[in-house]
Amino acid sequence: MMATKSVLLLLLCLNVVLFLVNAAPSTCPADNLGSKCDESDDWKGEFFPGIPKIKYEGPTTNNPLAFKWYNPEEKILGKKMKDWMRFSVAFWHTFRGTGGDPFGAPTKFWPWEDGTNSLAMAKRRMRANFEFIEKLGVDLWCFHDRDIAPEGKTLEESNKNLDEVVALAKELQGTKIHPLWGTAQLFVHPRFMHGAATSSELGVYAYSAAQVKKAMEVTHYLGGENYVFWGGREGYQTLLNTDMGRELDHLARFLEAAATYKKKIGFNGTLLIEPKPQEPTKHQYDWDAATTANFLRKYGLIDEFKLNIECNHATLSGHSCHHELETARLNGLLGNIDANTGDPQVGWDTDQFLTDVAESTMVMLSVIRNGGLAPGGFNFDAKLRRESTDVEDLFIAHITGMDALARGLRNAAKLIEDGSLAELVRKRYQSFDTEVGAKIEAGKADFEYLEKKAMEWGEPKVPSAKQELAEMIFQSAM
Ligand code: XLS
Ligand code: NI
Ligand code: NI
Repeated sequence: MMATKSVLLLLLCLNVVLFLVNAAPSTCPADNLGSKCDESDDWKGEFFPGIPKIKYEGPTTNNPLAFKWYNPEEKILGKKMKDWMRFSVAFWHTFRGTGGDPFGAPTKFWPWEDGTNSLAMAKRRMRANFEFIEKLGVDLWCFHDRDIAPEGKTLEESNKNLDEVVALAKELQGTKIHPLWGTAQLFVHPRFMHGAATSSELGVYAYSAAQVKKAMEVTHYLGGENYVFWGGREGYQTLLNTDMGRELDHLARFLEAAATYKKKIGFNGTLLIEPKPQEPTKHQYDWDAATTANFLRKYGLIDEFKLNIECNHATLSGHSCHHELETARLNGLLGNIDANTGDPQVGWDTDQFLTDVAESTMVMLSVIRNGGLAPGGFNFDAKLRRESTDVEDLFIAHITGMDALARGLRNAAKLIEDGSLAELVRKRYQSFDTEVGAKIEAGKADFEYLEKKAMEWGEPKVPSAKQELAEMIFQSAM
């Protein structure tokens, strides 16, 4: 039961349909649209008829298919909103999400789906992806290799399938669109039951290397700006039957080889690791930003990798998203954000669109302090809830997510321009803006010197930290 539940949880969290897809009833063709859907990928007409190109209409509009806060060309703190945000659509949630959960069957049967995992279906879905991206007005997308193309009987066949779909994607991308990042899906297939680079099986390690090699090649070919590694099954169930030290060594060698291969093929993208504490196994090396940074430092990989911080993963590790972003930023490792949020009452990676404006303001304060995210951006690693089943819900979800972050950017800029929060923080530490403080910060104050000062000053006076005032200032910027 537990095992079944965790597998279902994994499928739920990633919305991976590869092995479930046959259960879905065929809903094609949606003939009332005059569209054609058969064995070929030939889909005539629009995938999203009736959905216009989404435009900015401002906060007073009632139109759910318009932006209220995201105005791509508008400058905030000297930079265009679209350059601060760099929004990206996640193929797996948007085009492979089924709405299934641990207790319920899939709920979403998009009109273009024919219930198969065929190559023709993969191509048709890719066409839908680009119509979606264009109508939403973004120019970045993210993918796993196995989401966009079906796994074949052999690695060669899988690579061939991938090449075919990638060739079509390249054509559909045109000159404006490209991947924010690509990655390899090394967790659904049973071969990964002990992990990928951390598997106890040499054959799986080699297979994973071959799959990552290919995924890096296609990401590079499509003009991708980053490449992501996510723990997935790279973890251990218990330490009774596991050699943790050996697994971590293997993983480090694997990542080293990836960094070498990246240079070999002339891929200038950033390599990112996405910390996550749970699901489907326990993987301590990437529990959170600090743990991952320590892993990278210990193995001499700190200069080759950055972090992709996902807000829902932050929640699962017991941190706020802002804490994870600040930890990454202070270590010089903030590379990308998987923009989503968790449900406070549900204990797994629900991957919801982030709609809490206070949270998005905190997120944007970090992004501004980081000077933006480029070549990273905001990937909507987020999905519709089970009960949202209309095609237009896909648009509404993304629009709300984009508006929430745009609003966060506007609020953060207001706070920075107003300056009173920064002033409050400055005052809080002002005792260090003195000769003695400067000595400490320069590493020139030894214990004897500090003891002399402590005796000279007597009992220190400790003023209020003005926490309530800080919250009042923050709230008034919302
Ligand atoms: C899963 C992860 C996954 C990565 C890409 O929890 O968030 O979606 O972003 O493999
Ligand atoms: Ni993610
Ligand atoms: Ni996730």
